[in-house]
Amino acid sequence: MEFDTISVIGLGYIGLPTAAVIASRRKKVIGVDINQHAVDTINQGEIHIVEPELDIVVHAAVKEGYLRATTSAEPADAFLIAVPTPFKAENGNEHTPDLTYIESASKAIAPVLKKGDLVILESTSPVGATEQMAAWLAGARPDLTFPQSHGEDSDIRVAHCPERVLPGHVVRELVENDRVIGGMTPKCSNAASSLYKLFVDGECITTTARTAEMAKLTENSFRDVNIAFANELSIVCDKLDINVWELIKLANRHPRVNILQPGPGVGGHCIAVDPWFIVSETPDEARLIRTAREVNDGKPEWVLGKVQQAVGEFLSSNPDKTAKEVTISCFGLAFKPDIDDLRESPALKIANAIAQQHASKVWAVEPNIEKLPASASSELVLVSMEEGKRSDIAVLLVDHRDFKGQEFTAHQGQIVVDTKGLWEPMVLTRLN
Ligand code: SAJ
Repeated sequence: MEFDTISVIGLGYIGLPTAAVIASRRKKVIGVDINQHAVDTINQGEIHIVEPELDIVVHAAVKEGYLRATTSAEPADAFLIAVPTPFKAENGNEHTPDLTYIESASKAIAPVLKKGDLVILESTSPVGATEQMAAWLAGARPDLTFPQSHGEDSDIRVAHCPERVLPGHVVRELVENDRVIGGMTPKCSNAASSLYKLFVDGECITTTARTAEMAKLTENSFRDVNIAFANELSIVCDKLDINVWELIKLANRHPRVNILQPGPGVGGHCIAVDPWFIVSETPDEARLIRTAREVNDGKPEWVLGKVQQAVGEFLSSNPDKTAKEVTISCFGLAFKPDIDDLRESPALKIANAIAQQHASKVWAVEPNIEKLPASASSELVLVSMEEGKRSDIAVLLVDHRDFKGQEFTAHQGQIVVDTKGLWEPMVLTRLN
């Protein structure tokens, strides 16, 4: 199948890199987004999101004339939908998937669809979303035929191909990763596969749309369950006075064991979200997946308890001090190491809660940002590494590479609460 023009709907963390990488293969790409600021920025050859190397690829694609952004859909041979799928509260379930953006995108492209076009859903979606998208398209274009009613003979081909890239490595992973391609029929799969082969060096493996949807949810749920196991181990080990990081290293020496790392909780826009798409549809069956979510979501509260314990211990070794005089610093606010993304971050959540509870300002050390975001508590103050290390309680929340090997010249009763095992073997350690 030939694709002269490809349209990418949604120019965010997935859509923009995808559009730019396809354009870098000298294909004409039309990016569509409702955000005028994003469209204007891209058309100037710049980017509105943070992702290494993306600026170079977008700049080249725009300057060479292969990538153009707009706010309204235009005709193309293939449409790739990469819009958000957040939650909404419905029937007492606060984690019901919200497909509004997919619905709007479908309705936006429907008027420009023509016989022979391919529509691919890339957004991480609950099982059945691709069929739902095809139903919205068919509802808007009764003059065209779709796979749900006409199978292999349909005018329009529809498939799901979930994105799998790791933030921070998107440009490389978009090209290198294998892709799971689920067409509504085998012809739909093959059409989508030929599109991805334009820019993917990894293997393109075809399956059904429902299996592809579930594959993506399964990948992120697998990681969430594995991290929950590590987080539960860290709480158990704390009680038993065992260094959990050493324990996991030892257990992972077994050829069939591979436990991930505990931390202050699970953040980001994927691992903490996608498992709920399974739980929401099969609440009675997905018991382990739900529990993993609860274990990971409960971890920040446990860390807060450790910080309170540290304040209590510091005060008992410094009876002349009041709670207000105790200085606390939080090391790391991002949702994972070596990035500047603070959204959905357990570290920021914990730092905000400490700042809310503590009687004086709380210091934050975050080498990846220049100023605190609006979502940070007004009781938090951004300080330098050296200043942060002088606090009475140092709470390590993210294992940024800048924090590795930092030495403390401990003062009376100084305590480290280390949620990542970077500085101290035990979560709570008195330095002198
Ligand atoms: N985390 C731990 N312990 C670990 C690994 C991660 O606590 O051992 C925490 C991180 O600190 C972070 C959260 O988990 O708070 C998520 O980080 P991550 O690096 O595991 O994943 P994301 O959200 O950046 O990207 C994931 C990836 N999925 C998998 O690795 C299965 C990525 O490939 C997906 O494309 C992405 O979700 C997505 O968009 O769905």
